Amino acid sequence: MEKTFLMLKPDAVQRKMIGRLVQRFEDKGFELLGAKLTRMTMKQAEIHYAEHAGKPFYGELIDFITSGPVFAMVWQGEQAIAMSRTMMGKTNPLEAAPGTIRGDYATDKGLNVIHGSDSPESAEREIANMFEPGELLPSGPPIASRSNGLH
Ligand code: IDP
Repeated sequence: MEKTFLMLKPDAVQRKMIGRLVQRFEDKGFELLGAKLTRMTMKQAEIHYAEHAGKPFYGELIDFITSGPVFAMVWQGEQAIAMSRTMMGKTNPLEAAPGTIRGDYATDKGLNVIHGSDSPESAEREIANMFEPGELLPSGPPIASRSNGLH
């Protein structure tokens, strides 16, 4: 069972896409461990995108991701990292296959709707950057099969 950090970017929130995007991951069979609508601080944005510091698009990226609320989520599931990236499609929406989120809903490389962790290490770092431990359900066996419900 793997955990991943998914984040609907300000374009997705502004376009009122939260419901239909969350639906895709629920339909796939992943389980939501926590979620919140929040605005990334400059510091959180810099930590989140540290690997891109110095690249030509970095300033634009930080400006965009802090420009409005994001919907931050933690999901668990079998191969949740790779599967969610497949569901998201390629970074450049013009290259993303139809049926993927970016393929279906975006055309601009910057305004590409969603972020998803690319490794377990990134997921841990990105989750810790945006959530307090107490805001998340514990990961583990499928929540529906736990004897005492959600906890
Ligand atoms: P990913 O989001 O698919 O993992 P990354 O290469 O990690 O892609 O890039 C992070 C984000 O930076 C992308 O989602 C995209 O919004 C933005 N980005 C990447 N390359 C460019 C670019 O060439 N121009 C503008 N924005 C870019």
